[in-house]
Amino acid sequence: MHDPFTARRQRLAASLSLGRALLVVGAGAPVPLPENTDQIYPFRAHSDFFYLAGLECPHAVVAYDPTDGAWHVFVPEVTEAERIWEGREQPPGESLAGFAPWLAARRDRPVAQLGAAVPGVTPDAALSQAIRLQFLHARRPKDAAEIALLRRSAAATAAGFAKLQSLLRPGLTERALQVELEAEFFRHGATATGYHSIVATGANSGVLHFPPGRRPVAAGDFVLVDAGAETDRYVIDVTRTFVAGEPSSFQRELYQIVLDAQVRACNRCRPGIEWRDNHLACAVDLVAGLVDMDVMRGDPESLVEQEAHTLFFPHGLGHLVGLGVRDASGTLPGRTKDPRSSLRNLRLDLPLAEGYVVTVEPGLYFIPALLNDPARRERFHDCVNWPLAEAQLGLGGVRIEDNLLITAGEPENLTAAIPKTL
Ligand SMILES: [Mn+2]
Repeated sequence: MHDPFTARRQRLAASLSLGRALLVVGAGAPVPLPENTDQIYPFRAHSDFFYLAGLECPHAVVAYDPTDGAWHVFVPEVTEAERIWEGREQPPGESLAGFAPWLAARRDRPVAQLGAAVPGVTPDAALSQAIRLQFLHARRPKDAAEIALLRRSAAATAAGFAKLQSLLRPGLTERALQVELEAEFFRHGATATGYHSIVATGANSGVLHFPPGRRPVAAGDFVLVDAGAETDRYVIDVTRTFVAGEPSSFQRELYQIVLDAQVRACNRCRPGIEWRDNHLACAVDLVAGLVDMDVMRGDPESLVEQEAHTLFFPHGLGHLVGLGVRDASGTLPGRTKDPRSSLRNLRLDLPLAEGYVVTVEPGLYFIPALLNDPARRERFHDCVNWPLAEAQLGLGGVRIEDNLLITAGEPENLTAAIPKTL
């Protein structure tokens, strides 16, 4: 069997400037519930560890010494209690008892530590931070095994959205929709949901991370669904917005603006494009649409320069996705976060490259906490048709999100099978 982890470790070793330093990567420990019962939060090995070892194994450690070029995966001996209560088998790897002697034989060497803290290890903090940024950057391009898992998650996600859309009608609750969506993910091979599913109806669709509740869908509601399946830790992150029943012309126009802006932003996803440029260009498209609808007033580029778009598009264009829903997002090594407040919520600040998988998820919302804020109303007094915007405060919003694999040519939309119809 071809082992993707060996190739991955070799690639990593070549891209980290460890010098003589050791690399130690901890899986982490289970976290008990606060009541001190025998219950724990679901255990997930730290993604740094999982990327290198592919094991959900508490207390395990990956260790690497660049001077001998050998990688080790140290795992604890499975206990009798774990065999009886959890049915756990001994995971592959060397005994964890071998880790302390390995480290002791190299006691004069600095240690770069990734993942979770490892007992007995005193890492060099500055070195660890530098290596962490190199590590995140090196694992941004997805290898074939990772892309295969993402395709499986995408297929399960598509099945879930198809099921939800076939059932959607006034009277069903957000919870009922969530249950059908997630059950269909699992029926189609998902091993988990990628994150807490968002199913938001009516005004709730204007809450960016809304947890589904008992509210029934009403005719004419926006229904915003942001959810994805996970397969062996690899996550897809999709948003679609529907209308239960007949959309109003205002809803149709708003939806079309977001859709057109999203398609244009997807088409710009080529190697070398700066993500923040794509974000700002998309903001101009969204604002131009709002100006056409007479919701905003002024020149779109100048409105974005003034940050007026953040009233209706208060989040970033997207983030990397894969091993976890935010995957290895962040900034290019050596780059500091852009101080502009309009870019504060941008989770990604780097040029795209082949093999990256990125979400593209513009949205437009009528959010009371933003539109009723006196400071913003004063600052953006002339930028907005306030009576029209206020009249939409119960409408919520629209977000459309796909996951794109960056290639040398056109990006591949991994979530293209999920229709983008209102
Ligand atoms: Mn997302």
